[in-house]
Amino acid sequence: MTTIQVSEDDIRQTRELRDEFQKFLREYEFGMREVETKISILRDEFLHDHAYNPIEHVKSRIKTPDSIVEKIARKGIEEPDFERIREEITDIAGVRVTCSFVADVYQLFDLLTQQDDVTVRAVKDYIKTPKTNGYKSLHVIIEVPVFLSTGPLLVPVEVQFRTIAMDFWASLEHKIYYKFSNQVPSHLVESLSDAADAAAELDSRMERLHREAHGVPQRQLDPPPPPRIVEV
Ligand code: 0O2
Repeated sequence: MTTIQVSEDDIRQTRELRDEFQKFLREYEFGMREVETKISILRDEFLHDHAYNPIEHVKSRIKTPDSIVEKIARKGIEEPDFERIREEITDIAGVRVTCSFVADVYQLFDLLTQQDDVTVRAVKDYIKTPKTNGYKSLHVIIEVPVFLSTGPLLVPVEVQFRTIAMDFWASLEHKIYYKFSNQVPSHLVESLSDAADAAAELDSRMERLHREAHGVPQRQLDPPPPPRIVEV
C-alpha cells in the first residue's frame, strides 16, 4: 500500500482553497437569487394587474464544480484562477424562464433587461437564429448588483427564456445526447430536427389560438415582436 505524506501546510492550503471556492460560488448564488426575485415580482405583478401569467415555470441552478472544470478545459483556459474563471465562464449562475408563448419570451426579456440595475453583457437569440440541430431559446448574460458586507459586487447570471415547446424539445435532446454520449445516430438527429420544426409550428398555432380567444389583434402575432436587443 502506498502512503502519501500530507503536511500541515498542505492541509491548510487545501482548506483555504475550499473556503475560497465556496465563497466564489456563494456570490453566484446571491446573483441568481436577485434574478429569481426580479422574475417572481414580474410574474406576480402580471398576475394581479393583467390577470395573466406569462411564466410557466422557472428553474435555477449553480454550475457544479465538475461542470465548471469541464468548461475550463473545453474553453482551453490556461492557468485558471478565480479572476479568469469569473471573466471567461459567464453561466455559472443560470436561470431558465419557461414562458407560454414566444411573445411572452420577448416581453419578459425586455422587462428584465430594461431594469436600471441590470446590465446586458451578451445576447444570443437562438429563436431568431436557431442552432443547426434545431435548438431554440433566447439567452442573455446580465450583470446584477449584489450588496455584501464588503460592498457591492456585480454578478453575471445567464438567463434563458424559452417556450414550453422549446423546453420540451431541449430536454429530450439533452437526454438523447447524454444517452448516446454525443454520438447520436443520424436518423435520430434528423428526427430531432423535424421535432424542432413541429415544436415551432405548435408554438405558432397555440399563440394564434390564444390571441384569437382573447381578442388580441392578428398583427401582433406574425411575425413576433422584434426583440429590443443589441447584439454584443
Ligand atoms: P447546463 O447544464 O444547461 O448549464 P459560451 O458560454 O458562450 O462560451 P456555450 O456554453 O456553448 O458557450 O453557450 P450557449 O450557446 O449560450 O449555451 C449554453 C447553454 O444553453 C447550455 O448550457 C444549455 O443549457 C443550453 N444549450 C445550448 N445549446 C443547446 C443545445 O443544442 N441543446 C440543448 N438541449 N441545450 C443547449 P450547458 O453548460 O451546456 O449545460
